[in-house]
Amino acid sequence: MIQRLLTTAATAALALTVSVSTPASAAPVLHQIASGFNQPLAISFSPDGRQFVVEQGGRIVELLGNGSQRNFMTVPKIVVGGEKGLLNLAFPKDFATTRRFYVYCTSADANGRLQVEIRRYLTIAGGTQLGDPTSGTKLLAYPKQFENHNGGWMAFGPDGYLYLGTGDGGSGNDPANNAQNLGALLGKILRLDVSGAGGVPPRTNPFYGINNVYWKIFAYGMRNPFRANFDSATGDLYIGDVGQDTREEVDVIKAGTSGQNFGWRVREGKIQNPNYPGVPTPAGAVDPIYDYAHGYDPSMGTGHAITGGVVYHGKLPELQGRYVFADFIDGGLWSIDTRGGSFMNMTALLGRFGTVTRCRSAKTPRTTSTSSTTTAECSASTIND
Ligand SMILES: [Ca+2]
Repeated sequence: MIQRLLTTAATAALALTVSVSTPASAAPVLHQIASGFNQPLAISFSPDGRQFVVEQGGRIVELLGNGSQRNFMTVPKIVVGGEKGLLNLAFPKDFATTRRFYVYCTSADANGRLQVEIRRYLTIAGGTQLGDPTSGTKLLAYPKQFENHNGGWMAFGPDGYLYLGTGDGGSGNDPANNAQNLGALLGKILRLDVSGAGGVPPRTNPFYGINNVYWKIFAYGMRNPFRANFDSATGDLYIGDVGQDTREEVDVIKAGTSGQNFGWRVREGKIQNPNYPGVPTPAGAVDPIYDYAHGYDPSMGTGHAITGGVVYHGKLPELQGRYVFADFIDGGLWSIDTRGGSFMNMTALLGRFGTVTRCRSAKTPRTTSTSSTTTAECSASTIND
């Protein structure tokens, strides 16, 4: 019986989605519930519980629950490759009546320059069975100088607002210091009210009304928040922020709070970014609740790009209240007790699915294959570099 769906980018290359079930032993077990995807990056749920797989190339596939699948829509006019493509999908609570849904993608502006874009689409009139690829409306777009660090997280919060995670703009070590700049949309968590015609900042956003800053900003000092999730029990927001060269980290925004500075580019995880020695820590900078080594960590194995994860509230007692998260490049799957308790290495649970992909970068792929049942796409390893 499916208790809680997990998507792990660690298994994305396997075109695999897993669920946790309760066998007689009560130990966590992963089950494959769907396959046949090309670079699946996310699963999104509509308010009525329908399940949609997001492929980097633009295809959105609905899982119909009986093992079959249906193409919901292919998002047109996007730029795909490396860390670019269709990165996420979100449904508002009133999806059934408004027929609105939202995509997070990279695209080219009128001059052919790379941009990150948030679009609204509608389903085809008369129902919500299929998306209408001709119905796109641009809600937000911002240019990118570099190809990498496009963020990619997007979800509606418990407050009904649309939240986004944006990358710092790319290259390495945030050369323009975007993440600390409240006059830039890069390196941020944003919050928008999209209930009207466009996307506007709610008046309760932390910097609302202040001159020369983006009122859409909800929190800042992020590097590349590729995936995040709201704890369904508490409303706390758990953010996986991909590290540079030394630390991968999990940041938390407690429900009802905002305006946090998570420290990048000066802080990396719980340490000073070694690339900026002697630079003072920004006043009020918030450390992650958990970090691990970018590379080999004695407590966990290797990791090079945290994917983020979910706080579990299913029926398995062993996982209650635990934040279950993955690392894309090295195929790790772990969990931590959100109340400050124990660490659990769950990577072995992935073993039954065969291949665990290990890629330091697209240029130097190294794949550890334990099965011939899957094909690894190391080219996707830069997706959350
Ligand atoms: Ca940080």
